[in-house]
This record gives sequence, structure tokens and C-alpha cells, in this order.
Amino acid sequence: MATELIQREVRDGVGFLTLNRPDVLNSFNRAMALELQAALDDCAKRGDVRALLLTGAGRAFSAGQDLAEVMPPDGSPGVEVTEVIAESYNPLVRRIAALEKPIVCAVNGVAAGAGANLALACDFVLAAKNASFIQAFVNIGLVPDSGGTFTLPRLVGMARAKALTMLGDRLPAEQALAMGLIYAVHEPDQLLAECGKLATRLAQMPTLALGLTKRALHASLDSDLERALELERALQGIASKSHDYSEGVKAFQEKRKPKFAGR
Ligand code: T3D
Repeated sequence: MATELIQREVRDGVGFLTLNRPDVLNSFNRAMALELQAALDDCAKRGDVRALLLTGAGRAFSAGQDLAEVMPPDGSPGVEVTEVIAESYNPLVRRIAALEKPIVCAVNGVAAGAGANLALACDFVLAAKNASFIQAFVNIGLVPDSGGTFTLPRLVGMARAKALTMLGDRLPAEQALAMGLIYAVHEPDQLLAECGKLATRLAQMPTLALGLTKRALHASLDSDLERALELERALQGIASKSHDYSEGVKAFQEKRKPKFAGR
């Protein structure tokens, strides 16, 4: 049986995905990246998955690219870096951005390089108090990838994005929270439970509306007010024909909690 590089479980409407190469701090080799792509595709298709929770096994979230794969210590030829990006990371970032279901990322330890930027591509990033983020690329003579040059200035502004990417220092979770890079910080032993609660709550919400909201927010990043207003109108046209819209209004009028079906 193939090793499970991504552990998968579906519970209470949540697809739990765990990066599973703890001995090398869940650094990504090609196989793990492809398994994560397949797992995201599966979650996108499944009606019983209405939110996702991504985390790492062991003491790290992910140390980014497996450096032994691109530059084997025995001197044998490694994988071409631009191919790794085209095959592993760009498809992952595109999938996370395009998935019209919320993704909660539980950063349980260090998140470095591509590991950090994949985490930051998720919709809700929560970290353990002892976790940290490292734009490690510069420390080995590379430029940021996995969407970092796009995501970071938008999350924390250009000045901080430059400091993070050009200095490559370790950023503790609480500082990441203070600068608006992530959504919340929890005690290490409570992180998974808190992320599970959030993902379960999201899984009971109107999934279609959440997905369209994500689409509109992402589109706004390279839009203007006029186009944003038109897109909101078009998406509201879709949301207002959903089961969950009529259920939401009925529940309000009947003074009860809505029971959303995700469609
Ligand atoms: O290259 C391309 O294809 C382009 C794509 C690039 C995307 C990227 O992600 S580039 C950035 C790659 N990542 C890094 O440069 C980070 C390298 N790792 C570290 O700097 C440190 O490991 C950490 C700061 C993340 C954690 O430090 P620490 O002291 O907690 O752990 P450690 O002792 O360094 O690591 C533990 C083990 O994991 C160790 O193995 P060992 O000695 O116990 O057998 C270490 O070699 C291994 N490990 C950690 N990171 C990687 C790794 N093995 C392979 N690749 C790694 N990225």
C-alpha cells in the first residue's frame, strides 16, 4: 500500500488533510505535493465536504520544498526548480484560491518557504503560540514562490513584505497575528480543537454564499469599484436563487436557527 503522505478524513462536513512527512518537517517532495493536489480536488467535488482543515503531522507545519529532492546530498542530479514550481506549488496555490469552500489552516509549528506561503494562501490561518513563519527562500539564495510576492504585500503591506522576504527571519506566531498576517493564535494543545470548531462552524454555513464571497474578495484584488459592484450584483443573483437563501430568510421570519444545506 502506498504511504499516506496526506492523511485524509471527513467528519461533520469537514475534510481534514494532514501533511504527513514529520521526519523531514513535512517538507514537500513531488509525491506529497501531487497527493495534496488530488486531495483538494476530491474535497472540491464532494458534497459532504463543506469546509477543509489543513495541518501538519508532528512538530512542524511544513519546512517547504524538500531540499534533498532538488539537490541530493550525494551530488546526483536533482529536480529542476522551475519544474517543481510548475508541477507542485503553482497548482496547489491555484487550487486553494479557486476552491469555493473555506479552508482553515492550523499552523502547528514552523512554516517555512513554500510551507509558509501555502499556509498563507488559505482562508483562515490559525497558529500555535510556539509556531513561526519563515520566508526562508532568501536564506538559500532563492526568491519567494508559492504566491508569496502576491499574498504578502496584500496582507501586511509592502514595507513588511520586503522585511519578511528580504531578511528571511523567523516571525513568531504572535507577531504574525499583530501585523495581520494571520487570523488567530492559540495554545499549542488547543490549536487543533479551535481550528476544528471553526471549520465545523463554517461547514454548517451557506457554502455557496461562502464560496461566492471568496470569489468576489479575490477578484477585488485586481479590480476597481465599478467592476466590484457589478460582480457583487451578479454573484448575489446566484446566491439569491439558492436553497440556503430561502431557508435563511424563512428561518429569520419564523424566529428559528437556519438549517443550511450548502446549496
Ligand atoms: O527549490 C525548489 O524546488 C524551488 C521551490 C522552493 C520552495 C521552498 O520552499 S524554498 C525553502 C525551502 N525550505 C527551507 O529552506 C527551510 C529549511 N529548513 C530549515 O531552515 C529548518 O529546518 C527549520 C527552520 C524549518 C526548522 O529548524 P529546526 O532546527 O527546528 O529543525 P531541523 O533540525 O533543521 O530539521 C529537522 C529535520 O528535518 C532535519 O533532518 P535530520 O537532521 O533530523 O535528519 C532536517 O534536515 C529536515 N529538514 C528540515 N527542512 C527540510 C528538511 N529536509 C529536507 N528539506 C527541508 N526543507
